[in-house]
Amino acid sequence: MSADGFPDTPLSRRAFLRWGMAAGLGLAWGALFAGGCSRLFQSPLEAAAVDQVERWVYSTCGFCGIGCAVWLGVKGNRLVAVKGVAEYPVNRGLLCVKGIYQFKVVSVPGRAEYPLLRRGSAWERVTWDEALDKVCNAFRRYLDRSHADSLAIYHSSQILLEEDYILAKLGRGALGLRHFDSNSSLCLSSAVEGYVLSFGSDGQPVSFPDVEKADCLLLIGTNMAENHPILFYRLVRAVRKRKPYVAVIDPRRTPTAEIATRHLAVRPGTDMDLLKAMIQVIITEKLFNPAFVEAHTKGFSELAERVRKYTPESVAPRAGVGAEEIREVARAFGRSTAGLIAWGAGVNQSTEATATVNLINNLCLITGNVGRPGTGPLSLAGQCASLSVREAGGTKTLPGMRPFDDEGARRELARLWGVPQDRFPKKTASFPSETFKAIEEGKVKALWIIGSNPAVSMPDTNRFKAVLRKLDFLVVQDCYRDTETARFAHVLLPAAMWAEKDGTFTNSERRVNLVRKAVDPPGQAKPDWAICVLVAERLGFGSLFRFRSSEEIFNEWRRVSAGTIPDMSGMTYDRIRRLGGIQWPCPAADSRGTARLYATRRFPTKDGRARLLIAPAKKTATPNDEYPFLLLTGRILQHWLTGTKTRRIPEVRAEVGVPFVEISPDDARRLGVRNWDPLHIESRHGSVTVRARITTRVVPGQLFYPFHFWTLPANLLIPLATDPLSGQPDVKRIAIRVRRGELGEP
Ligand SMILES: Nc1nc2c(c(=O)[nH]1)N[C@H]1C(S)=C(S)[C@@H](COP(=O)(O)OP(=O)(O)OC[C@H]3O[C@@H](n4cnc5c(=O)[nH]c(N)nc54)[C@H](O)[C@@H]3O)O[C@H]1N2
Ligand SMILES: Nc1nc2c(c(=O)[nH]1)N[C@H]1C(S)=C(S)[C@@H](COP(=O)(O)OP(=O)(O)OC[C@H]3O[C@@H](n4cnc5c(=O)[nH]c(N)nc54)[C@H](O)[C@@H]3O)O[C@H]1N2
Ligand code: SF4
Ligand SMILES: [Mo]
Repeated sequence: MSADGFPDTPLSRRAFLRWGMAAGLGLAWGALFAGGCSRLFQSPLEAAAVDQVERWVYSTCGFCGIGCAVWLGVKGNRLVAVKGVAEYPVNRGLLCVKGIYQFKVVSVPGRAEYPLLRRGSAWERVTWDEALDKVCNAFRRYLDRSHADSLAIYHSSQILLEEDYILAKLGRGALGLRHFDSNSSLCLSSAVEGYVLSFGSDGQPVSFPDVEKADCLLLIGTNMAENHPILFYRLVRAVRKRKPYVAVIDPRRTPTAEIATRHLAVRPGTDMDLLKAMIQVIITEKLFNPAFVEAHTKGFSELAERVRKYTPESVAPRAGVGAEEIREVARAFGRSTAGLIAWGAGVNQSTEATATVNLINNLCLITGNVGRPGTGPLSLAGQCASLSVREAGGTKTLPGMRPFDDEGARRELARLWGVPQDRFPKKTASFPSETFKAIEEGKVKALWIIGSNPAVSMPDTNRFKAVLRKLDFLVVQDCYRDTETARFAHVLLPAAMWAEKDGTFTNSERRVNLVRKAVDPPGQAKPDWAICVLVAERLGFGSLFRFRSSEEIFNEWRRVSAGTIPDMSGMTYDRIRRLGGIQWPCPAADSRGTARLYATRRFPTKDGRARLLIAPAKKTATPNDEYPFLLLTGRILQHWLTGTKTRRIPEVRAEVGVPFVEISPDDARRLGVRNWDPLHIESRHGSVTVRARITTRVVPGQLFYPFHFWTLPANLLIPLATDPLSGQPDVKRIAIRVRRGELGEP
């Protein structure tokens, strides 16, 4: 414990400023191109003991959805360095700081090494047999009792494609679970639903080179500079070379906004108004593409009618940006020859997220910006396996992105798996919007969490902890034993992590690449796929799970994916390695993959046309007399999600070790708060006291709280409110009041 009452290494102000300057200034033009003076893209040699490396193992970065290829430097059974793969098309040898430092998250204290059973408040080390007996006896009890609706699985976009796939086979095909979901439900299920409704299927249509080829880019609710740094680096280079028009739509002046031609500091929660106004301008000024609209879309006249009243003048006061600025951005997009829209969590995490994604898709569709180089709607996938989990049935679709309620697809999947078709549940449930409440109501009694830390990442932290306590039986399967969620578990199963197992990840541009085992897992930890096989065998489904390696699972998956949108039937591990990753669809052994979807302009809807959808905007969090400020949550460069990995990297803890909130100089002055003073923040749902970081990155009236801080989660302040179409919660914005506080104050 530090003097602050925070159980973390206190952050020195100097260190903090250094990071801040690196992230901010270092991202400005000069520094980026001066070559390596930015901490964002520092030399791999700086952090690693490269001279000790005995062998290098090819793999993919285990953090974000950009999917950079890495060489893992190994000495004995330890990872000692990571460096970029020079010839890999995504990163060409570059890595961001997360990528470089990740060798430090593997051999660290806190790893889960042995199966543990809860005995009162203590853990008891047991054998795998004892642990699995306990788990499977419990599961069997719940399965017998109520047709699988009282058992739930919640898994992850941070395990391998192969693991996501066999979990779906177990969850849906063997156990017939309705309550089967992954953390993509907090991350990008709105993007999935938006794609499904507009285009007829999930599947991100764009390739990274399109970001470099576009002559107009809109970046909405994404801080690409800090969260997808290598793609940002590629964008910055293209900006310098080709000078495209870039609009950044974000309430904060992020490092991403530093490169914008126009930064629209939109009022949080008003993106729908803004997008409607842009569509209105494009339609009234006849900047749309009538031939494309006529031939490939449905719903144009209704769209035109419904956006009519959204003039830039009428929207501007609500959205907090000038009418002329809206018009300028709309015209730039309408007149461009290649327009691309990339978006992130600022869009996906809202109660009207799916409807917002549909408007983004509309903008691309009415201007004919789909299926050509440099165009399209690009949902930036968050985690290393965010796409994998979507391919493999970890969202509201069945494996192969098969529609959940399509009888033909169910029949085909049942045949491929050799299970009766009526085994599949009739309905699916989103974890945050349905399973959460089903546990609260006592309907779901047992939960198996694999590769997620929802005690910090789920909204309404205290309510969710009560949910975990209410469970009769909780199994947590994680690579660390000390996560906040593990504290509630009855059984802890130790998982091997990235660099300790073989398999694949699919990145944001549908590129599948190998993830390789470089070192042995600690103690008795096993890969998630191997644990899944053991559970399946004990539950009597061994014949469906005769897998001895990830590659065998991948080979079954290739058959299951054949003919679907994410068709990988033409891939093998060997081809993936030789070709430097392969983008699906890859339907034949001689296919080199597909750069972008919808090149034929035929969409996977019944009539082959994309839908132009428009919904009314809903009320989102707005400040009021009692709670006059708005708090935004999101990420910073140094930390990863709930910090389970990055809290173990000494360099990160030295730089960002205590929770802080960003506040504008004006608000700080008014509240009598100096830099680094304690600030008490209170919403209707909870309160925290954290340090104030005064910065012009946020505008007066708004504060920004990174959600990584596991000791004081931002989610303590945020109630559970979900998008009705995707089930994804709004964890981004909440009305708060603020005053100078005392450290340690609740
Ligand atoms: N360093 C680091 N990188 C990461 C992660 C990490 O934890 N750390 N996480 C990974 C994951 S899982 C994900 S999903 C991605 C997310 O990557 P991003 O989408 O970049 O993530 P955020 O910082 O959460 O939010 C993006 C921006 O949305 C803005 N925003 C908030 N409200 C609104 C709004 O109403 N409208 C608009 N237009 N913008 C708004 C915020 O100011 C913020 O700058 O990052 C991935 N990369
Ligand atoms: N307020 C607020 N809340 C948010 C967000 C926000 O912007 N604001 N963002 C949301 C988003 S986009 C996301 S993606 C979620 C993420 O939230 P979580 O799903 O909780 O993500 P992590 O914190 O990375 O937790 C992943 C867990 O998996 C473990 N793990 C890592 N590798 C493996 C493995 O190979 N096997 C197993 N079994 N375990 C492994 C890690 O130790 C860790 O405990 O948070 C969401 N919550
Ligand atoms: S950009 Fe993403 S994938 Fe690439 S090194 Fe950084 S965290 Fe890893
Ligand atoms: Mo995410």
